[in-house]
Amino acid sequence: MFLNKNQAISLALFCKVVDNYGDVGICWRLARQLQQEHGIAVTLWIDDLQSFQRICPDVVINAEEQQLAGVTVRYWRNQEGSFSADDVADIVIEFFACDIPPGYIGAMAGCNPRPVWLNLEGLSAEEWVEGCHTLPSPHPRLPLTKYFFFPGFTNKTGGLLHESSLEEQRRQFQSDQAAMTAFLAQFGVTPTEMASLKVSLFCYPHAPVSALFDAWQSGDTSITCLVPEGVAVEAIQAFLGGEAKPGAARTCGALTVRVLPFVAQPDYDKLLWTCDLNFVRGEDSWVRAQWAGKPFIWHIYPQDKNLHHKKLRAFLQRYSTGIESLFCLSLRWNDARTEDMEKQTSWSALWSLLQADMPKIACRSAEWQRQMLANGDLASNLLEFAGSLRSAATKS
Ligand code: TRH
Repeated sequence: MFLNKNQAISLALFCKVVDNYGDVGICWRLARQLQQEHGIAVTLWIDDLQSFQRICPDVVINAEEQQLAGVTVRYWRNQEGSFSADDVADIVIEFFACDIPPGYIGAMAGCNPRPVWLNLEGLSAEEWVEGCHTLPSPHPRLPLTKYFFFPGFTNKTGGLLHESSLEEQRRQFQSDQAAMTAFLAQFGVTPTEMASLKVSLFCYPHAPVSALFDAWQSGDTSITCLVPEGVAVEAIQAFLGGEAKPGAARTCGALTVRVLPFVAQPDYDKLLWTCDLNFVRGEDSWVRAQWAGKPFIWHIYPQDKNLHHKKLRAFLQRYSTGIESLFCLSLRWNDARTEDMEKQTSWSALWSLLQADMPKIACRSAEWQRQMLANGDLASNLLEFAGSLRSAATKS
């Protein structure tokens, strides 16, 4: 694999926050895993420490450099800066095709051997991903080649982020009722709410939250919906009749809505593990919901011309095999109705069907996890690929 074994392999991960928390969420997760499980000396270059701090409260805003969980975090202020070959890591990853500083690229070209350069792409269940995974993209001027690395759901992709101890942690937590109760109690969740059907809600502002709440209110199952602060604010405030701040709660009919603080990333996993159903969004929370072993509904990040509906269907075709209620409610949640779908189906009807199928969905979830784990995890797959490129480069 890599030569120079007497010193840790170094890796630089460049992350630009486009919006929200997914970009930093994914990069932070990957950085920690590479360091903790593979002993890589990771530097995470990040341009938005404020967003980072929301998912990792230990982050110091504006610090040029800080050490967090064994990872060196560098504040990536701009595209300028001069770099020498000594500054360049063995493996350089740009996340989501963010342009890394030209000075850094110039320094990469001066290294011998040259670093492995990867562009880590976004997750999609579409078939074309397999054809693009690991494709080379030669630099137009410099003697450098960048390779595409795609996460994905098959063994012809890079797989999904998954820490080696994740299953054990989840199993332990989910088998400890007292720990789960204490976890939610710190946010004011009452014993009655604890005994109800617990749903976590993380979605984009355009999700049809109020329509779903109407169905839940008038249903005959007691539901507690736990919403982190800042999510679907308009709909939550309309339901609460007041500010959606942590601790705010209101019960109306069968539904209680409770606002939680926006929690640190590891606690978000615990929230997913504790709830009976999770509404997730974007990329990282979507993947974590797949590992939580509980039914989930995905709100996909919207794209122009409804391109995201194609991506949504591609995933549902793989995931919701034979579970019509999951397919239909997911499409409706994302406003991706089809002609063959009964447009008049009410939210109450969609919800009843989904609720009846929850045990079936939980079985599917366990089967899906087994399938996904057979593809290996993204961090290990990425290092294996980087190692093969490095060996090839040092031989030639
Ligand atoms: O926040 P997201 O919508 O992020 C992204 C970005 O918009 C990005 O630009 C886009 O490319 C991508 O979606 C598809 O959703 P995501 O990906 O689920 O990231 C949320 C992160 O926030 C995830 O790491 C979990 C974390 N989180 C917490 O740490 N605490 C919380 O309370 C919540 C609700 C989430």
